[in-house]
Amino acid sequence: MIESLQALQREAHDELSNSRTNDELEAWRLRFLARSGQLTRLLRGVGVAAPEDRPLIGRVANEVKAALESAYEARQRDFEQDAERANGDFDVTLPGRLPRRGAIHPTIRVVRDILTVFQSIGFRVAEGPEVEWERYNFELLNIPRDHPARDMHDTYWIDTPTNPGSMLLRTHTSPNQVRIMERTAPPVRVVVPGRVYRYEAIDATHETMFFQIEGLAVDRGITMADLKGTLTAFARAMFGSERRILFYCSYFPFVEPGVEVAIDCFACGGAGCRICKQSGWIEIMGAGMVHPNVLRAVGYDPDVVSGFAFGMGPERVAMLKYGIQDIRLFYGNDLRFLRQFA
Ligand code: FA5
Repeated sequence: MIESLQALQREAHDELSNSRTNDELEAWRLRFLARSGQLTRLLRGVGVAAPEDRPLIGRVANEVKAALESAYEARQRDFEQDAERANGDFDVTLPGRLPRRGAIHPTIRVVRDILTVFQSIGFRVAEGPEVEWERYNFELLNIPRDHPARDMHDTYWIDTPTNPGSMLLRTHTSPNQVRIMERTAPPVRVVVPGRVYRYEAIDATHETMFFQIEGLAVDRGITMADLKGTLTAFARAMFGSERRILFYCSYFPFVEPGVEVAIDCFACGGAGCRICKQSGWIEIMGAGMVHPNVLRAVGYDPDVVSGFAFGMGPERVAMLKYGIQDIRLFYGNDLRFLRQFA
């Protein structure tokens, strides 16, 4: 039965492409698709097939019918267009259809804006790998294997045949601090954008794939005042001087002391709402003074040089800048959202 249906489909397609006139097309329709046509006649045989075969035969029959109907409609459209052309109805002066222009993704737009601010104050831009060694993502950042801080980074591990469990999708851009210091003598002033991955629950402000921009400045005599001054200047350039900025103590194993930086919530202006979880503030980055252990691990002398580092989430910055209420919109591929940034 299935073979007969497939043979009928082949025959019908061949005949359809041979039809040259409207009469031939109509004859084809009567022969294959009409109620008294061959397909209907063949389907009457389904009743005598074994009951267990009937669902499959029914599915194939429906597929054949749908394929023949759409082939018929396409052929009909061809004929109509040919007729229009022959009648001179075809207006060659009509403008063509313009291809739709793409737009820069809001994350990339904000990443570029952020990099521009830091470039204007002397930072250069570098990049690093998204598939990273455990050593760079954790160990050289003062997070050994049994350190509880690893729980804060729910990790996508990558098993390789020779190194099971020692590669991962980087959970932050901080491994680039080490990579850059390893190959550069101080002074260093660099910003590193890129994607990072975390196996965590998604909500209005958390994604599993998002961007970070890492910043690092190391030189003789760098202090916490340089960190605060630089990040305040950045926040003012990005959000305007009326925005309030909050620095509060936090902990990251690779800095000491560590802080988090938040900006007053774009949605409620600081009063407290769903987006800022009633706190009035939206955290946009972690920062701190580079830990002496990290400096030592790359061969710098912490008695001679010091530095600050920060890591921020550009999606969160974009949410603040454009009033976007849900981070899931960024990578949901809904064109109605993305076109607003054209
Ligand atoms: C870090 O990832 C540290 N590496 C940052 C750092 C760098 C601290 C240098 C000190 C020195 P944290 O997990 O807090 O820290 O993430 C940093 C920023 O990334 C957050 O402030 C937030 O803006 C963004 N972020 C974190 N998790 C998510 C997520 N799931 N979705 C979207 N953005 C996120």
